[in-house]
Amino acid sequence: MIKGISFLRPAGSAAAYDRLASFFGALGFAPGVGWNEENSRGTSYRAPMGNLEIVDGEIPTTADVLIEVTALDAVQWAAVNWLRAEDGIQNSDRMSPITETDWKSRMFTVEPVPGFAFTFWEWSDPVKGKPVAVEGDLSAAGMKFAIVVARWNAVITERLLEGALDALLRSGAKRPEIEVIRVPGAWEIAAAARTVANLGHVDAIVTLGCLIRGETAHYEAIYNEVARGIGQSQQETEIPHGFGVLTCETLEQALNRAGIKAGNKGFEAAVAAIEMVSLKRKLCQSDGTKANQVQGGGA
Ligand code: DLZ
Repeated sequence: MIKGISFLRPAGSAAAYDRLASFFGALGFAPGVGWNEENSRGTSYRAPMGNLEIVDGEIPTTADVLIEVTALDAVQWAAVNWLRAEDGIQNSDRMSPITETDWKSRMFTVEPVPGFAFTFWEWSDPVKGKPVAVEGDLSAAGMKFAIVVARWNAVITERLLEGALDALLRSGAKRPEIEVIRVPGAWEIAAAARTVANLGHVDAIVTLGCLIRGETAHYEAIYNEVARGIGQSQQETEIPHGFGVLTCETLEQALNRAGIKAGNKGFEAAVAAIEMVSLKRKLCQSDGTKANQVQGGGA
């Protein structure tokens, strides 16, 4: 239920507001959504993680905002440079040296504007301080899919379809939630995928086809259009499209990539689609804008 926490700080003056914006920009904070109204303006600075800590006992710093970083020396260097450029200050009494803490980390405190002190710190053990990545999960439970598969080179594409279905079902998708759409050849995949994406009733689309250079007239032209069309459909509709269109020199190579020797690209495209649906949901949730426009339920 709880999604985030915000500390509001009146800057006190327009000059202090601008200085703080300059300081946080120099230290690499990503700006969040701010506002500019008649009575007030605000700029937010985002971090990938945050928490509110209540302390009983000694507080390790006079600053009440602690900012965890992964390269403390570089941050201090940026702060030194900022102070020097802004105020010509060399060894300012507005910045403490880096010191060890008693919780296996190092920190320093800087006061870019009088009354606004910030403590930056990092874990001494670099692995512990490693940034957490946002990644999609591989559970397809509750997701809806369409698989667009070309009939041309069916001996290959049917194997890709088997692989894609296998990946979706094994990851928790239900068969009634998977729609299989057949099109004549690779050329038609993008158009069908786009139609399905525009209908908006699936979370992801898996595209499957096979182009064999030796047997395909205008191979390059067709391939470029297919790839461009599928990519464009994905980007413009924001519905993940797994790409499982093989481009091979020979039939043997195609067979190998359709489950014989070199994995099954249909399976891989479906797994990528699942991961991207999950990632999209996480990113939308953490961003807090469009809570989740993916059809078919929340994360
Ligand atoms: C025409 C054609 C050719 C020559 N080769 C292939 C191919 O290797 N793989 C494939 O999926 N489709 C091929 N096609 C069919 C076109 O994709 C398309 O379906 C037809 O030109 C009809 O528009």
